[in-house]
Amino acid sequence: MERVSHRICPLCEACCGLEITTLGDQVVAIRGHKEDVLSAGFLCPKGAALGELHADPDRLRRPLLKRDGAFVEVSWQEAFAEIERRLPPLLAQHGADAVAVSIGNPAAHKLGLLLYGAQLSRALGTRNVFSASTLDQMPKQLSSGLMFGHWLSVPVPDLERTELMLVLGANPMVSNGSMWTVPNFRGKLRTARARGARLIVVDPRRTETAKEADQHLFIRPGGDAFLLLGLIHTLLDEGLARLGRLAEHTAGQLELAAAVAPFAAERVAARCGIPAPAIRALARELAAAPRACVYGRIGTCTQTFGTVASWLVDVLNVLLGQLDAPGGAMFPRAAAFAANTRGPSGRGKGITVGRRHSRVSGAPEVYGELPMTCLAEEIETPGPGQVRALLTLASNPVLSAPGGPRIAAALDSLDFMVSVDIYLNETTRHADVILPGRSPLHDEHFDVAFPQLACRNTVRFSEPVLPPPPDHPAEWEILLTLLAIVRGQGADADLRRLDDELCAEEVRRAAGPMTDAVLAQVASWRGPRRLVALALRTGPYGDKLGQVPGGLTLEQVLAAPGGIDLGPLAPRIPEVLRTPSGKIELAPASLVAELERVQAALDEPAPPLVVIGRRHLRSNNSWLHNLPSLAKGKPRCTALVHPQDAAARGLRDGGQGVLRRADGPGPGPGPGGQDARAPSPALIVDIELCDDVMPGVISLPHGFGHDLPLTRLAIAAARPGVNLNAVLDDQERDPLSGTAVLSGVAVELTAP
Ligand SMILES: Nc1nc2c(c(=O)[nH]1)N[C@H]1C(S)=C(S)[C@@H](COP(=O)(O)OP(=O)(O)OC[C@H]3O[C@@H](n4cnc5c(=O)[nH]c(N)nc54)[C@H](O)[C@@H]3O)O[C@H]1N2
Ligand SMILES: Nc1nc2c(c(=O)[nH]1)N[C@H]1C(S)=C(S)[C@@H](COP(=O)(O)OP(=O)(O)OC[C@H]3O[C@@H](n4cnc5c(=O)[nH]c(N)nc54)[C@H](O)[C@@H]3O)O[C@H]1N2
Ligand code: SF4
Ligand SMILES: [Mo]
Repeated sequence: MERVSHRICPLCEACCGLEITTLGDQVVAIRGHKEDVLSAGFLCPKGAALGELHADPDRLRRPLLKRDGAFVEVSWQEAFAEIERRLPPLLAQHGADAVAVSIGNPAAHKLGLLLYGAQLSRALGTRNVFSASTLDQMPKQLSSGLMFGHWLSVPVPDLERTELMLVLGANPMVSNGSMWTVPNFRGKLRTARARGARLIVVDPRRTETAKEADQHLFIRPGGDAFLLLGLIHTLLDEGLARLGRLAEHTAGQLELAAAVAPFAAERVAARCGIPAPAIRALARELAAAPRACVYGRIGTCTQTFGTVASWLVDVLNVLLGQLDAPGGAMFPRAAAFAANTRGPSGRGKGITVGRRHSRVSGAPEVYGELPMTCLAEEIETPGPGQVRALLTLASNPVLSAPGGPRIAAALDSLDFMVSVDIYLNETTRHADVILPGRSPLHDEHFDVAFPQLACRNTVRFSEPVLPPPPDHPAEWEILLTLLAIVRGQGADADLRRLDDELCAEEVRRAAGPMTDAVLAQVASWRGPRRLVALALRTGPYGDKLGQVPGGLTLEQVLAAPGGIDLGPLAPRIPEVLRTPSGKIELAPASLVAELERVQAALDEPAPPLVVIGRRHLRSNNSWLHNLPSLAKGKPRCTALVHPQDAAARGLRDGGQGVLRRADGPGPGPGPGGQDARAPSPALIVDIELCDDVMPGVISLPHGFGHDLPLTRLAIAAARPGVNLNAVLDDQERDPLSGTAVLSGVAVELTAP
């Protein structure tokens, strides 16, 4: 008998509701769920391929143990026994910092990994926590923390009501939105444009989104901070700023005005590659629009001025009077885990970063993490605190972080490595033990992260689509077992009791003497579901554990398979603010100070050729390349080269080229006395001529390079592509957020 179930798609931030038809353990069809309150029937080819992920013969079902250099399948007991044999002695001998944790993007999409990964990191007590955040959005979370007082308070565009949207460094037509959960961006954009809204895109490539726009401006990669400063300068210079109701909630206007004084449009034009009259015209157009929003995404983050650019995007929103206004950039209000709704509203502790620094490079900790680009050196460099063991949670740094081959070599030198991952891939092949998570169709799901960033306030819970295989633990149980091992309770600790204890600890922090009474109210649940139940009831829409009759509970959400709509985004200032001043901080000192470095870079000439990244609708970072319907078609891992640049180098369409990083003077010798950077290999890349990229810019996707021995990815390996991150510089990062520079890196491309 066919069954129809509903599940939130775990593959990207759009979080679409899927309607999944199954027959036995087989997926028969996947469609968009029309009654889903957030996505209303939308899905993309990746969501439709979830059945292929479920059926993929290469997806791991049993733990793997490395014996004499080869992987063998073992029982869960054997796998955990090996970890118990090897991990605790390392911790005992070398201390907590000897074990590093690397957390990848899918962890944000898996309930168990997100909620229990945090518990496990805490139990380990290591300062060596690395994640994809420092290859991605950390600059935005840092600037938001500094301006609004909380790392989760990131404003998102209110596309449904805006009249003008300025997009920098994002391609939502392909990515389906990021730090902005907006399923069916294309449909929403077309609806908006049909009612007269305009879209302007700033990108070094004429992207799929730029092609939908009313205007596209090429920008020199890494030039966003300069453009944004020019826009802000123009607003102030021409008297166009109007804070409106935000004025009384904003601090630092004078400091800001002084700080941006050196950055007139005429002064920044050459550095960002956009003529001054166009910058001034854009500022005037933004100021004239009754409802406008500015949105910057990964292209504005993964550059040396990533935090500055992220900050300036919201400065612009504030000066335009569009922050927190319908049609502007607004703060979602999530139903659960919305830490920015907790505590007294309107004022708070703000954020503190740099409470400690990385051992080798001295990079500051941000929100408890160190830069991913510090992982290799922390493993390589001897001395107290050296990383000797690694735990990866859905993380593939060999392909996703700059200096991939160097990371691979470092992983080989570890004493012990455990990966919680569903594939034997470029990173997990270095592990001693691989513990596979289950198919997403076997797991229940609740979005912890993305409702904090969604275009509309909704709440949904997905039951497992299929009954899980009886002997395959859920990811939260895997992590709980690891936690028991780390705590010295052993691999056969009573997980139920341990989970009860951890939950009670969590509740005690908030509820104190009421803990037992609170726990009694959710006594029928356990695991992540209990944490969700608690978070919903104590959240901003919740029944406050009975104190607000009719308030939200998990039971209500479970009874609504398409989810519950909690309404459009609504203004939240001043309530959302958690800065010590209780104001929006327009000019945080650390960001203003950083403008000195921006000023010093004003006259930096453009290198002859730089590389930027690219995403494709049928790809997802370094994975999903093993699913037939996503892997087929034209090869994706091609270098887009402007015909002018190709001609100058004797390159032809369909031919190949040799790509290397063009090393300028290095950051100085590393601890070993040599250049601290990972050396750049020469990559043979396939050339595609294309005048959608700016002259002087080539575009190559990341996440490829599936030709390494010992991996088990048959389809991906058939068309491996090359690893862009092998040539990127692993010492280049935004010094404030620790985020890697992935865009605008100088390269050489020559004929083979
Ligand atoms: N040059 C360049 N580099 C980039 C980027 C770029 O634009 N340019 N983008 C960066 C960005 S934004 C990101 S987010 C990172 C991503 O970097 P990573 O998070 O390191 O990479 P992913 O490709 O998302 O890798 C996901 C890993 O999770 C595993 N996995 C998938 N599903 C599951 C699951 O359900 N459970 C478990 N346990 N494991 C699972 C996969 O097998 C894979 O090993 O890459 C970054 N790297
Ligand atoms: N299909 C698909 N969807 C995805 C992913 C995927 O791999 N495939 N990955 C997911 C993840 S982890 C993330 S983080 C999001 C990312 O979501 P987006 O930020 O929308 O992702 P990109 O498509 O990489 O868009 C970045 C854009 O920045 C441009 N750019 C590069 N350098 C600069 C610069 O210096 N300045 C400016 N202004 N622009 C620049 C690039 O040309 C590119 O068009 O996508 C998510 N969704
Ligand atoms: S856009 Fe595609 S991959 Fe992203 S959540 Fe929706 S169906 Fe899944
Ligand atoms: Mo990402």
